Amino acid sequence: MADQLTLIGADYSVYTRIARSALNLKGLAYRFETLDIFAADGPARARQAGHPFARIPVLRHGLHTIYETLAITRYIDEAFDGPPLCPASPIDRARMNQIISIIDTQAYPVLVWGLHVPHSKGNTPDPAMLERGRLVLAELERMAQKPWLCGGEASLADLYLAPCYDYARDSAIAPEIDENYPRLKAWRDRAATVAPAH
Ligand SMILES: N[C@@H](CCC(=O)N[C@@H](CS)C(=O)NCC(=O)O)C(=O)O
Repeated sequence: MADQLTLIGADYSVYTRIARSALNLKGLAYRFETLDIFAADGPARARQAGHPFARIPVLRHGLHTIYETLAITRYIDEAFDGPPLCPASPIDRARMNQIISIIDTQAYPVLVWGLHVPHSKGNTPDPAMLERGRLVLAELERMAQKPWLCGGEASLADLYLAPCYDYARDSAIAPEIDENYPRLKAWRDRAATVAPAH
């Protein structure tokens, strides 16, 4: 079909999960093409798929190719009917953008690469990284509104945080998460409806 949606990425990928959740929340049918970016041929395949910096995900819609998850998810939100993925009020939108930036610049590098990845290889955590993880989680706990991170409706902020939070729960910081960040814990249980837990 000329205007078919295809998402190219991997199940384990934080950013692919975010894009998938956006497609699902909008109720859109799409084809999923697996691309393991860490396989030997992954970077070459990603470039071939249209990502000049060899990352996933990539979205194809008809003749359009889009990369960068924020561009992908905003496109999904604006090009299709379905529940809006961005809050209506300017201040809630600002909070959403703030959370997305915190995830791109802090939560993803610290919780996923700094804590989860070493843990998955059996390595002891760097104490400085644990401290940075606590700072990130504490700030997200402070910002979290109810029932969703940015108010009354689920938004891109929820979709962005869910996969990083799941990886944090599989890291050296996991034992302290439930007790120290109770609003995030309650939010993650609720958010299973829009971003399935992995
Ligand atoms: N800024 C990019 C980040 C995408 C990204 O880093 N994806 C990871 C997988 S979750 C990746 O492709 N990593 C490959 C690598 O770092 O070489 C986005 O928002 O899409």
